[in-house]
Amino acid sequence: MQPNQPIRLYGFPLSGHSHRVQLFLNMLGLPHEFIYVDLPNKAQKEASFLARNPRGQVPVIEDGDITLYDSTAILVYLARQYGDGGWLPGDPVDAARVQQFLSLASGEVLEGPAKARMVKLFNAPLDYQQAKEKAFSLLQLLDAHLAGRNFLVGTRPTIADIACYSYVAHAPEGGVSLDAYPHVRGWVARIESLPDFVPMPASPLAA
Ligand SMILES: N[C@@H](CCC(=O)N[C@@H](CS)C(=O)NCC(=O)O)C(=O)O
Repeated sequence: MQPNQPIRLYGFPLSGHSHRVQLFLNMLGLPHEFIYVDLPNKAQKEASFLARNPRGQVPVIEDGDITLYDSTAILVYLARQYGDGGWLPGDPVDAARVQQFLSLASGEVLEGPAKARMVKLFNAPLDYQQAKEKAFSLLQLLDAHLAGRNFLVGTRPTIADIACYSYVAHAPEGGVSLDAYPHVRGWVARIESLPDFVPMPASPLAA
């Protein structure tokens, strides 16, 4: 199934939350248009944007007359509406396991690697040491989970992988090295070799 018109994705190029959605739209082969939201100038807090997402955050999608915010909620919608059934399994146990990683993406992944990167790239007023410690705990957990597994849930990629990928892959931009986590690095490489993978731009600020 294809949308009647291109899906509009409101995002910011260096936002991992936006990238998750862009990556999945691409992998599903869905026509879409990326609409730049000027986060540095607080465009996300303007009334016109708040009408789309009262939380004042990217990403948001518009698919016809459906408007949705929150990256993992958007992944669920796209998987159910346009996916082949494998991206978000119907089996109750596997569906719950995918949800565990969507929660991880909105919790530990945000609190660790995403926040460490926000400090380094955008000078966000956050506790860098704490974010770094949380990032390393997360990487340890993921590395142990991925030992002997190709993907986070089951034997094929799901939206669990899509949700967790962007900020884990870009953790080094926040001063969080992946060197000690071979299974995580293998998983990152596996995601990057999937058909229609599209990278999040590396920040020039991190160089
Ligand atoms: N839970 C949300 C978090 C989205 C989020 O934190 N977006 C950031 C960019 S990465 C944002 O818009 N920040 C601007 C702000 O909060 O004002 C999601 O998964 O979409």
